[in-house]
Amino acid sequence: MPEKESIRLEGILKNPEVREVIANTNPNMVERRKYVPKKCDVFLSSYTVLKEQLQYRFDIHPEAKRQLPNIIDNKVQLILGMDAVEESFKKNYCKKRNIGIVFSGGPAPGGHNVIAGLYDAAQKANPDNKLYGFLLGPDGIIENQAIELTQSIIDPYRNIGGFGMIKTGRAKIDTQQKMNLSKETCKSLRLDALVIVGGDDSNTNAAFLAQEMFEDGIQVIGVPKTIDGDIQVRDMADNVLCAMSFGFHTAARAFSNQISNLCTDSSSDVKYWHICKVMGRVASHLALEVALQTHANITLIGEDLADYVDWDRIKRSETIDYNAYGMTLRHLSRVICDGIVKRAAVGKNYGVIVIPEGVLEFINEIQIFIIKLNAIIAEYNVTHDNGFHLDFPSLEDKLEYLRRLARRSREEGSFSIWNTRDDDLFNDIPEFFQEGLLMERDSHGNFQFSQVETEKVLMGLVGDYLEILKEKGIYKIGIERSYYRKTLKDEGLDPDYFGPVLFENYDNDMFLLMRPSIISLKTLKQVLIKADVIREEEKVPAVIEKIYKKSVPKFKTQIHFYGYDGRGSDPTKFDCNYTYNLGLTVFSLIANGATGQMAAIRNLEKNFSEWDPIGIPIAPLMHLEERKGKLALVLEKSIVNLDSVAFKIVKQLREKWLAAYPGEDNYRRPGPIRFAGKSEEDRPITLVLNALGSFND
Ligand code: FBP
Repeated sequence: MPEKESIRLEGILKNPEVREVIANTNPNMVERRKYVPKKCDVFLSSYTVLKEQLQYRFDIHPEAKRQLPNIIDNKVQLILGMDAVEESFKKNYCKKRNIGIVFSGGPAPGGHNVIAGLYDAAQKANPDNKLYGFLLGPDGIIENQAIELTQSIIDPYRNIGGFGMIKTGRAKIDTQQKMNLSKETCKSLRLDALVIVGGDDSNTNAAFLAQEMFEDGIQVIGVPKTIDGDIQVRDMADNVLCAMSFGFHTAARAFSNQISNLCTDSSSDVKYWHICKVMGRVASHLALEVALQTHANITLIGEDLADYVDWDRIKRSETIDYNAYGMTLRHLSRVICDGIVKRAAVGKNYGVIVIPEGVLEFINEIQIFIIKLNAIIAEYNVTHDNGFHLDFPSLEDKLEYLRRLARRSREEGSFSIWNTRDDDLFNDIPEFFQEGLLMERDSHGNFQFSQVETEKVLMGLVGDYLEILKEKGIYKIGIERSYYRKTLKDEGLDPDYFGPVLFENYDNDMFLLMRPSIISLKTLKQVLIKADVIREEEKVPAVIEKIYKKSVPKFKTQIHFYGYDGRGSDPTKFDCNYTYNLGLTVFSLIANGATGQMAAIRNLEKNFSEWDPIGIPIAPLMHLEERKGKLALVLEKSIVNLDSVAFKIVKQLREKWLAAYPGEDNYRRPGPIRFAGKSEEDRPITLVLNALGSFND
């Protein structure tokens, strides 16, 4: 850059107004950082105590009893505020502590406030308390990478999204060697307690670490984090203890705002179907909330699809075949086409479809592939040094290995994991989808749904079937009766002369549907001749051709993925308050000697004044699940309850939101996440509705 220009630019950069507008912060961030989350009443007291809640019971798995003996008898603990306490209690509560905290798994809005809440409570109890943040997730514990978290580090992150303060990672402390290293780290930092902020797998880890470090007196507390909303805890009697993990509300609101904007755009230029895949590795909680927030035209709920039974196909099927009863991709594409065709018939060849990321998990035929391939890959990794993906780098190598397994199944009757039929069916699916299904599993052995272009597979089938329906004359755009009449009259033609010949519903409906036999200009002419409205040698009137062309649909899609963007949003006030109080809860549990507990807020679905901070025992929530081809003790994920009020309402309003009738769509505009004012719901709609009970109560 020439010197003169450079000097001028330096001057401009020093200008206070320029500095203000290009600064990293902005008024919104400043306001966020200043916000002091509301505290649950109990935290206004000088001290807190724990009261066991024996009314809550769990169905304990014998394996959990065997593997987690020191924490299996933990009870739900309610946190109570206390101002007058005995000296010995005070001494113990306020003793100097070193506490470590780690983020584990995907980021979720509000995580920084867990740290802020924990820090503030620890400082209130004893200003000498120290908080260490492990860097880059559980690897930070294994490798002893930690920083001391001080006021000046924490303050800029208050009420701010992401996990940027200490970052996160997906490592799992799943071997004795990693356990030992983690224990070494905790001992070398003289930790009194370790806090794991994570999802189902990470809270599982917390339970095992609590067991492992029990004798050493190092407490371990979990915090329910995941935008997926699949950590929901109930006791045996179905009492809700934790209605939702943190981050869910923000992510759902962020996705909903974007998707609602698409509803606005799509109903304005009326030419696209927007296909929106929304995150949620398995459960469809996020999709359900988005449906309630936006009233998009079609929302698939995985759990609902899994419930589907195709009785017709069962009757027709001669053998017992898993493909005969469950939902298949093909069938699902037909259901979507049905909605598209119905809307087109009333002139709406546009709309918005919400597809949950984990939908494949609920499609019978695909689920079977995922389970089988998970087992094959896990088995290979256990028995070979390099591992499946190193030994078979290309798709062709992987397919060849599967072919070998299929041949083996023919030769050895007892070998059944991958048979010839599996191989044939697998070879029928598109290459990019095969690649997706065979790709590397995550560190927990989970299938990585976010990496598969589910929407592309599904919409490919939808597009193909719509073409067939078009050729059959079924997929057509309805022509508004008034438009048809005016257009013909303007050209001096009698609409009633041509109408009954052209349309199958000319007598009654507001939108007119071209007869199915009219699928081209040629067939149009044939129909007009056959009905004697024109003669063979005559040309089809130009205006009739124009009307015909308007009735021919083009299926144009725009594909979107809503995941990482919403996950990185700054938290809603709900999540700010929720997570800050989770942080305060964590400290109460630690100061009162708890371990193997998960911090939670009971009555989250109610008004803030009714929120009760509690500790939930993790071990009794565990059950056996397949991980990396083996049964492992893990925290159970919660999926959408088809008897919940939230789901029943979405089901009930499905037809209304499809809006396959003349007139306006029923879109709802939730608006962006705002920190000030009362523009957003103060908690997820799903929570509000489910607080009304369930249909199986
Ligand atoms: P957590 O369960 O760890 O919170 O992560 C949830 C999630 O955001 C899912 O919705 C998504 O499938 C997955 O993480 C994406 O994983 P990655 O960040 O590794 O791509």
